[in-house]
Amino acid sequence: MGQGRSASSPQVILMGLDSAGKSTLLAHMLTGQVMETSPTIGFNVGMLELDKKTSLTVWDVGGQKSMRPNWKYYLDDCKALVFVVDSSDRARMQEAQKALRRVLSDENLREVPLMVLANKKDLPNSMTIREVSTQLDLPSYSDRRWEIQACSALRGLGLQQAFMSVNKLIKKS
Ligand code: G3D
Repeated sequence: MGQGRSASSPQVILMGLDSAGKSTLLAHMLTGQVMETSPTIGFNVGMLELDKKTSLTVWDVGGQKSMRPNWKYYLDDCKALVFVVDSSDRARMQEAQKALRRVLSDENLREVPLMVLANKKDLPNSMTIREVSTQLDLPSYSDRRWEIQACSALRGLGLQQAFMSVNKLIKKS
């Protein structure tokens, strides 16, 4: 991770319930660059190069309650929030909706654009982005810039496009 580059690389935070697919996604995107941070921090962080001139620093801050107090340290500098949801898991949509609402209520994230990744689109029972959007109550976030895209972290489908869109959202805000 080059120092000069990381300084100018916008910070993106990856969140979502456990099993949503965050580590799979990071492993796909950040080939060979995922670093385990110290156990006290417990986050994975990596650099994502979109093209020669554009990179994003992506933090997987997990979803565990025990980690929440630590989010504060990273949210300060966060330019976009990427919320990963398992679109095949109807039973946990409500829980995901609550988790998203809670994190967006953080003062540090007030102006931050949101990208929802409806992951696991490769599974036959996965919900459409329209359904996921309704389940997560996204239309209620009318004063926030948000987008939703489907992807498969496992197959590597839709990831590049999604993060290009994240970069555009950051530029617009
Ligand atoms: P997390 O980091 O958000 O907790 P993981 O989630 O990345 O550990 O993924 C949880 C499980 O979902 C893993 O399966 C992983 O392989 C699977 N998974 C992640 N993304 C996809 C996807 O796009 N499609 C499908 N079909 N599965 C996915 P295991 O079996 O290892 O628990």
